Amino acid sequence: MTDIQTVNTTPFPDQEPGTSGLRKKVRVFQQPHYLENFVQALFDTLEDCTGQTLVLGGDGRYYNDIAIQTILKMAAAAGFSRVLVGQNGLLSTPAASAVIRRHQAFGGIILSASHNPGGPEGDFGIKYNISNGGPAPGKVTDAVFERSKSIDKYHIGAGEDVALERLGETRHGAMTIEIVDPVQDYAELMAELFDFSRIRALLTSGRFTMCFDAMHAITGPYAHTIFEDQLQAAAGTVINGQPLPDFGGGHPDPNLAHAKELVALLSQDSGPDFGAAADGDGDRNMVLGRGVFVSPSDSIAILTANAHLVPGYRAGLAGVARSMPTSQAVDRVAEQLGIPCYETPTGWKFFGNLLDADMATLCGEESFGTGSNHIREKDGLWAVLFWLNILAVRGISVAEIVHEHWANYGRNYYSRHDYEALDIDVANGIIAHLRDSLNQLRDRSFGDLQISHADDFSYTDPVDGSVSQHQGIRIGFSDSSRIVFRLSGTGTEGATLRIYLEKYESDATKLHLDTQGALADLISIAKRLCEVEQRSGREAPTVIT
Ligand code: G16
Repeated sequence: MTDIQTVNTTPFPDQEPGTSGLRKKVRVFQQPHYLENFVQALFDTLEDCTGQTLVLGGDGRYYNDIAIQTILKMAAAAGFSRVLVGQNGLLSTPAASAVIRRHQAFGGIILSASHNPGGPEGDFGIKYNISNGGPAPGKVTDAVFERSKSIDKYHIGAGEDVALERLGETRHGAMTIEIVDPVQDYAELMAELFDFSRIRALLTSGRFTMCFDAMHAITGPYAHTIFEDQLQAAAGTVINGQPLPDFGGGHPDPNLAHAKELVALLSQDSGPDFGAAADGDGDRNMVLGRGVFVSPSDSIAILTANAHLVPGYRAGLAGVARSMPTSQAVDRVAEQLGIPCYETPTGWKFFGNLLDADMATLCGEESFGTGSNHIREKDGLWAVLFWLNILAVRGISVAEIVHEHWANYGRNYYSRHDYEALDIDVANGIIAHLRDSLNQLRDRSFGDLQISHADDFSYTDPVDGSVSQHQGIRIGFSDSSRIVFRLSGTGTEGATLRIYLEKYESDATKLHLDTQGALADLISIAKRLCEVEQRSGREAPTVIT
């Protein structure tokens, strides 16, 4: 890679990063110069890359290996002096964040389309994380998009592809490439935060079984090492543990709709006591007990309420944060603990400043994301270990912990209804219609439900004062129920309308209702307000979580 070539190119108009990086169909990335343009736009946007250290890895999906080689050659041309690459090009998103922080790197490039399906017909993605280990903030991604619109050349090192199998350093011109164990730094960090000996005692006690579904995605090697080797869970605890470029044809999204094998296991009377799954790049998690699903919004609330039982958080929490559409269950816990609770727009990047400023310690999102200040990404295995630590200390079942929580704080019934792959104009029309109706909605009633506020969420970052507008239509009711509408920023086909529904219940006789039943009134109000059926012809959502 000593010779640098300069290649002429023309801009692609569609390189605008979404909620979490640039995500497109694999075939879009396979167009000549597509990846190179974006990477060059990124390098042009960053301050001088000369002499800096970059972290590089991905979730192993189709095109990961090819993209890594291209990026290594472009990193050499951009003047990076060192690139830390996960062995075989693999790094989970949380592990990449941990590696960036531990090695004080300039930043990192993570190749993933997260929970989106992979394979030649599936999705690919690229995102950039800054030196704190977290997703690049809007001002960086906006600047990359701007640069991508005028790019006319990129620079790339010539030479052979780099072997990514063997750990250790090799030199390529002025740049050193170090192939690192993708699991080691991350596993060490987990052992610092959690009581491994207590969890090991639970897992080897003979009275507790668990199943972790890696969904043929990146967490397989991490889960084998941490759960089966270090914590001595029974062999076979990790299922679908081998990362595959197409995730075995599955949809690596850990929710009730896509983690079917795990959900079926946990619904049997003879099933494991505890079940969990993670997504394509390992930052999302789903937690189940035998016969019980823990909604992500409840999960962050329960972790917050029990954090004092976990070594890494025993000293107390500075505060908590949740994305706006996430239920307000954690708000109630924060209030009792007397700590602040911040409400941010959807997107993990919005937690970064709060974590850096030590204003929040734990963060959570309804989209199966939970994490803390240990890194700057949400972290699937961390959440699973947090739960295991609590279960090991409490000695009661997941269902008992959840039910006790509802009894103490009340229950926030919660569900998200997604209408996927809508025509983009139809979806934009729905949001525009809601925005136009906001004024008439305030003070309107539907039976017993009276609207108390209606707005288009705007967030002012309390640390840097930056303002993010149009982050979702919020409709709040006087009993603290809520309906939120927004369009997904991570899809790659048409547009996805997300409708988030939440109803608070403190009556002890009504804490164990069916979720969709408990939310039935709100569901019909939401459909009526947004006119989804008339405008899209869809009678029902594609996915309900
Ligand atoms: C990303 C973001 C999350 C966000 C989720 C869903 O997760 O990091 O903060 O909640 O997308 O976003 P949207 O509703 O816009 O599709 P991931 O796991 O896909 O990187």
